[in-house]
Amino acid sequence: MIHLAKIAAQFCPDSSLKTICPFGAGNVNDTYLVETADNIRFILQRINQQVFQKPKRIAENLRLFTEHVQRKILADKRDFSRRWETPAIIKTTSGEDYLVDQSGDFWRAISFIEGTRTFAKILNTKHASEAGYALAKFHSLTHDLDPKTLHDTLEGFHVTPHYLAKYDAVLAKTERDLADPYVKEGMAFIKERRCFASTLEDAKQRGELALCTIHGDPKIDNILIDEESNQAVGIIDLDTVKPGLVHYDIGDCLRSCCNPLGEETEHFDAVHFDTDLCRVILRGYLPMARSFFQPNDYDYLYDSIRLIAFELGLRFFTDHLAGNIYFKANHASHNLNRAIVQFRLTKDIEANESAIRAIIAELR
Ligand code: GN1
Ligand code: MG
Repeated sequence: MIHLAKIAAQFCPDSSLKTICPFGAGNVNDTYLVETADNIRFILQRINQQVFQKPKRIAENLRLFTEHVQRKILADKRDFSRRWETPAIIKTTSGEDYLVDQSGDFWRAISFIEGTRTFAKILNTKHASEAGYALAKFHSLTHDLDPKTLHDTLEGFHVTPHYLAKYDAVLAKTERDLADPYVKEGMAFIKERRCFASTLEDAKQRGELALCTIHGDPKIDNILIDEESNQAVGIIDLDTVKPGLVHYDIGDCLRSCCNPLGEETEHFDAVHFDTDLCRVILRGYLPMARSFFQPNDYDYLYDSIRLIAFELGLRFFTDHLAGNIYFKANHASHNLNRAIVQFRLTKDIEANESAIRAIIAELR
């Protein structure tokens, strides 16, 4: 705690610290909410360098992204009708965007956006519509941020064939729980879908889908909701803002928002994909996306929903077999449970393929 206070103090020189508390439920980085004696609150984060091996890249992307987006928000001040904010970077006392401490830990601070909340599940259709709007707003702010100017903060992120190769490599070396019925279920599930794993990457290679600037992790937990208006006012967790396909984002947002039981449920048999929420979210997303969407983009929407749910299951499953080295886990089967949830969700997405395709056709 003393150590944390020392780190936090380097981001708020003139005020004394009141509290530092763990914040949020991130699976990778360590996040704290800091409050100063002047009642200023900010977010302090230690970047997990097992995952993000070049954390300086995150800081550099964040600077570029923030300046681009803030410039656009200011230029758009004619649009007073809605609040939209992006966290500001808080510099260290020596004017840097980040701090590397004596043990080599990488820290950065950003402003806390007051009067907002986040949720782990969709509350109602208004919330779903706001999630769709938020993702479209984010993409409309970033579609003219040239992805070539950004670093790749996490190589292979959302490149499903890469996760498949990693799974194969881990499986070849492990004997962990191979007789467990859920492990057997997971292995059979992956086996049946191997060919599907390269769908988005193949489309990218063929030039059917274009690289752009994406969020990378627009799950429901990262969408900020204004406490008074209940409108979405931002998307946080910007470490994976980097070049990618908007489909990774759309798939991730939908696999997260349309899973009413959430990622952490253990009621595997009840996991399902809510197509009504899917319609509401896409209705919130697509009108604004029309300005930057190409015809091919619509054609891969269904695949992206199915693929990102499958991919996350594959990632959790591989991490379980590897001994929980990537995602934080509270107990030995935590990542296995999370994997089964995503696989059951994928299965329900597949069962609802015609309904989902009909929604996309109706809205395009
Ligand atoms: C991780 O750390 P967190 O919770 O923001 C992961 C995402 C997953 C998500 C699932 C860098 O995000 O890709 O979708 O868990 N982030 C990284 O909850 O791997
Ligand atoms: Mg994240």
